[in-house]
Amino acid sequence: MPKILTAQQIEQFHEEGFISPIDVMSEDEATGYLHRFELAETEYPDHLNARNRNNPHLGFTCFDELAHHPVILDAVEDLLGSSFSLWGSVLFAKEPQTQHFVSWHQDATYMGLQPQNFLTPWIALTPSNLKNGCMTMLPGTHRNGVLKHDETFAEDNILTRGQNIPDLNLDSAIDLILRPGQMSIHHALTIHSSQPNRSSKRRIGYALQSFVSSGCAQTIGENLWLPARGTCEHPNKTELARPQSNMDPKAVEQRRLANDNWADILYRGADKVRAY
Ligand SMILES: O=C(O)CCC(=O)C(=O)O
Repeated sequence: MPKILTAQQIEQFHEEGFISPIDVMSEDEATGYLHRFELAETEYPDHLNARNRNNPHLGFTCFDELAHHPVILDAVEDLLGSSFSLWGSVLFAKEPQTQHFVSWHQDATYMGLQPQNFLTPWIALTPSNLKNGCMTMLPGTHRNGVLKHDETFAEDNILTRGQNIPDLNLDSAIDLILRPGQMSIHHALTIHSSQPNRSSKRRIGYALQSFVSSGCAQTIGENLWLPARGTCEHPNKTELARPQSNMDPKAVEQRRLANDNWADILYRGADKVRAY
């Protein structure tokens, strides 16, 4: 018996490679998280910005709480089963009237995880729509394995390598319009992208990237696992603890280590390394 998702949503995930929208919390609650993030951002600007956007759940309580939100974890459990861990997270903040975009890509490409059946909840802390650069998915593309990505390192492309899958047929593309407090969930192999923010306000989304089932192995580099539910067994498992307060020194050290490991994994064999 699923905990949160309907049979139709679970079928949609398997057929199309994503589900959207899913209600997680009220708009007011989401705005509360946004305000806590913006306060933390003001207090610790070097630790929450476009160059330092990875794994904020290891240093800041608002992101840690989102990473453990029961509705999000229930939805993940409906798709992955009762034992899973969190591999990492990314804060995707698109500032107003900027050119930053995300090209067509599959998350699994550089993560070095096997099997590639993991998934990412993306939680909207502001509205996410056509004007401010919501995500767009290509349904059914999680079925064909990892496709070839061109590594462009384009200036405004906010992906690590500016990786892009060329020559796609976009006729069936679906835009994921979310209100604050809703989320989408996408499969590790679903091809997706997002356009620049042409609105006058920030577009803030938080990606729990990704939840992986017990048994999933890190085949490139090392990663640290944050247990989420059940009993998770991963080869060479090193577990992370939760921050007790913003910038809790132990958590900050864990975040530094996790981010270094990520850079090692995500840029393995790359021509260039960027700051994020
Ligand atoms: O936030 C965005 O615009 C893109 C996010 C993304 O590509 C992802 O969560 O996998």
